[in-house]
Amino acid sequence: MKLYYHPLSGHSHRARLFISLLGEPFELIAVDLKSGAHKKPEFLSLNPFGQVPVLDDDGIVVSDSNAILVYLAKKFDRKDWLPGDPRAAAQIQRWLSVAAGEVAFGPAAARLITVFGAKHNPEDVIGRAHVLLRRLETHLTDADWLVGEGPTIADVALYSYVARAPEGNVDLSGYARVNAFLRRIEALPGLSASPPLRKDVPRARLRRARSQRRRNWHDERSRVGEKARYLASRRNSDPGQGRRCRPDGDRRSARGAGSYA
Ligand SMILES: N[C@@H](CCC(=O)N[C@@H](CS)C(=O)NCC(=O)O)C(=O)O
Repeated sequence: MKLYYHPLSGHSHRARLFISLLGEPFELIAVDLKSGAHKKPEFLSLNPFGQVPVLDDDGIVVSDSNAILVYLAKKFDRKDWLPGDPRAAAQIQRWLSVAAGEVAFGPAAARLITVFGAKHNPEDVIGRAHVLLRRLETHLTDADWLVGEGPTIADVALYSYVARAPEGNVDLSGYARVNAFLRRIEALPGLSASPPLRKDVPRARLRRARSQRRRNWHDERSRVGEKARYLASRRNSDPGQGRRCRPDGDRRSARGAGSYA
């Protein structure tokens, strides 16, 4: 089996992680995204979407990280990772959709800013990441795994971008259950074969993204401060008006800005 990948790609990591958990041998073929190798005819014949990862299993070509998870679980008949009963299969599919939706537009997009220099709005994508993390934290209240009593491809699909969320300035420290979930996956036999991605992230880019975020935070603070000063001056001249102008909305926006810091 050959896996076309990029070392910084979380989607590629998702596929690599699962192959290594299965303990199957595979060959890694790096695709040079920087030089545009993924948009050249040779690669487009494997994946017309021009994206990594792509799996080539002796001529059976599978692109899309989640499709690769399904293919591998079926090929090696690993019902522990992808159970056949309709209810569990549907629950797993639901999380694969979350991986392709909320994860891609939240923590993955936040990381794209710092790692690949993408032009997303940091507040938007970091905010979306926290919405997802809060849902995960709630889901894990009475569960060790996303579906059922043991690890499945749903857990694998969520792992890479959630574990690497701090690279996109998404703070994981407030999510005890999510952290415990990540440690459970990391304790699975086979995982050590997938090296962490963090060491590959250029430090200068991380620093630049962090100071941009700090600037955004200070801008927001001074906007909130100006509004407070304005409201205070209105209160001094007209106390009744001032009370009406101290709505919950103001407190919410101040808290919102703080929660991204
Ligand atoms: N839905 C795809 C998304 C894959 C994806 O976005 N890959 C990125 C690297 S993480 C890529 O190849 N980007 C290049 C591009 O879209 O031009 C999957 O799950 O594999």
